[in-house]
Amino acid sequence: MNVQASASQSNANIGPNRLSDAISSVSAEMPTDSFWFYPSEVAQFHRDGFTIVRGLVDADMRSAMLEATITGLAEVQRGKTTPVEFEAEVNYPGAPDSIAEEGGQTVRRLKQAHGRDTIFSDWIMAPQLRGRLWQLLGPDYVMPLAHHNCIMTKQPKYSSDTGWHRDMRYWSFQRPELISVWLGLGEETTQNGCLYVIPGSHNAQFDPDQLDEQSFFLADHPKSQELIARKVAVTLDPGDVLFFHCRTLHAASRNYTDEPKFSVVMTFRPADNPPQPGTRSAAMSELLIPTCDVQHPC
Ligand SMILES: O=C(O)CCC(=O)C(=O)O
Repeated sequence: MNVQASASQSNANIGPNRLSDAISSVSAEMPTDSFWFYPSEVAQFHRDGFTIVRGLVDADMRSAMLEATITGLAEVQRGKTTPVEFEAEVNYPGAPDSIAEEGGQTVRRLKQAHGRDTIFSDWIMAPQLRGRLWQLLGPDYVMPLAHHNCIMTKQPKYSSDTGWHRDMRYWSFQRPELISVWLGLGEETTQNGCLYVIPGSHNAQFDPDQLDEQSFFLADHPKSQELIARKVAVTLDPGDVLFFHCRTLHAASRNYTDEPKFSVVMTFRPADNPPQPGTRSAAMSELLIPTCDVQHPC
């Protein structure tokens, strides 16, 4: 596929932005190495709203992240106050009804991953991540600490089904232009609750009656069914990374296996797409990510 053509198609739908500026400077003949997406991966991101890079994170980094995860979960069990989201708080199908009942303390996310261990800074600063984010967001980008910045933990018991949604539904920025980076610490399968995504849904327009009051996509609406029929499972091996647009529809089931599933999820935005003042998106500080030491391929 011609990268330039794909970029301009995408521009027509998401409007003028840094994502499209960045892609239009990536030539189809660009030599690639391990810091960069191949042009076909950039084109896929713009066409489908996601792309997957296999084996981006090595075993040492993964096992350090896993250790920080186990430590975080043990702290919750010991009753330490730590930023966390329980399954019981989200009220999704499968989740316990309250924190007080059996399974009510099942953790869904260890929040504020970045502040938990320096290994998460190592990941955020890894050149193989920064080079790729530069290609999608341009050289000046930022990591909001308010959204994602978490370790998603999907436990064998008491985990829940997440309905079809766009992450933009609960984020407030000047433009719907952010990218989430989802790293599988272990295998992610249809059995343990891997993500499903709908290719091209980042460019789709919905009727208001396709969404419920929480902006979840109503799966039984006839127009929604056409889209949902195109879903693909994002199965990951340890170290694989999914990059997806904040308007890409995604969903996941609960974990039907006997082993927990752990994923590290961070979100990034172009520096010129700030949060709306006074919203939850503006409530925390953000990390300015240096890219001057990553030499852009163009
Ligand atoms: O793993 C899941 O259940 C989905 C999580 C998700 O989509 C989200 O947090 O936005």
